[in-house]
Amino acid sequence: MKQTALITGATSGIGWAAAKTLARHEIRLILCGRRQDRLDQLHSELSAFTDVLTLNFDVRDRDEVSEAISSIPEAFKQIDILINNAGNAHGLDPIQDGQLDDWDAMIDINVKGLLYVSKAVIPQMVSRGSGHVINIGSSAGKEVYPKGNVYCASKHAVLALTDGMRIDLNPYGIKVSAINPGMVETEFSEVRFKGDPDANKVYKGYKALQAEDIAEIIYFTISRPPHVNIADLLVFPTAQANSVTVKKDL
Ligand code: NDP
Ligand code: 8X3
Repeated sequence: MKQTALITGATSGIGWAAAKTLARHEIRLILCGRRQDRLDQLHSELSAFTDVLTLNFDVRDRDEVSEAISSIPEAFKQIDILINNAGNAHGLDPIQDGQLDDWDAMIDINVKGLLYVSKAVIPQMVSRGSGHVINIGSSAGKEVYPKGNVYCASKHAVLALTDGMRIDLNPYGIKVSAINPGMVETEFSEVRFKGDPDANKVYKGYKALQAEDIAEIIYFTISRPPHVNIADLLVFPTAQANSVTVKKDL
């Protein structure tokens, strides 16, 4: 039977690439984000491959999240795979100079948003006794780098929540996975540096991971046999050894 996946943050980067990859494998898709023009574009591009439903909501708003998930029509209602991907870094400042709005954004989106969406989706997996939750963490969830403070804390929280979910959902046969990338060339830096024209310099001088690389890993993770769960996966570009060690040919 055709599976259904819900992807948050499908309007850009890793989420967009994952939507394309899963569509090619004919997985039914519920694609989420806030930018309606991009949701419309995804709907028209991917409907040729699979059934697509788009949902426009802000993961920070718990009412919007629960209303959006409740509005899902019958044909899409059984969510087999939840990909908690929406998230960003906001700012890169030493802790003493950090902006409160940036801190709120990272905790509200990366941590509380992930929880709100999970709360709206996981109970149906529990009742069925099946499902797969994939949380997109980060190498920043495994180490802390200078000025990364709150973003790293938010991604450490994602890893702790992933482990907690795996334990609590174990009796129900639900798989829970964390996929933790290093540097991926997406709109991530434009968001972190608030549209600074130099934002994408972080991807210059070496070959960063591409969103499609992570999309393939997501598909690999969801396509393992029932007895195999990729619990926690860390992936770097070859040029990157850890958050601060990157071999650049400049
Ligand atoms: P992008 O900026 O390209 O994509 C971020 C996505 O998150 C967008 O689709 C955006 O959609 C969505 N999003 C952001 N805020 C909200 C919100 N409040 N409500 C709903 N959706 C929201 O970045 P990436 O694709 O790189 O990031 C995806 C995930 O991967 C994030 O969790 C990030 O932390 C993680 N990651 C990224 C790495 C990188 O180097 N790029 C490395 C490791 C992890 P919209 O604006 O339309 O709402
Ligand atoms: C994104 C990767 O190194 O900017 O999670 O934190 S990094």
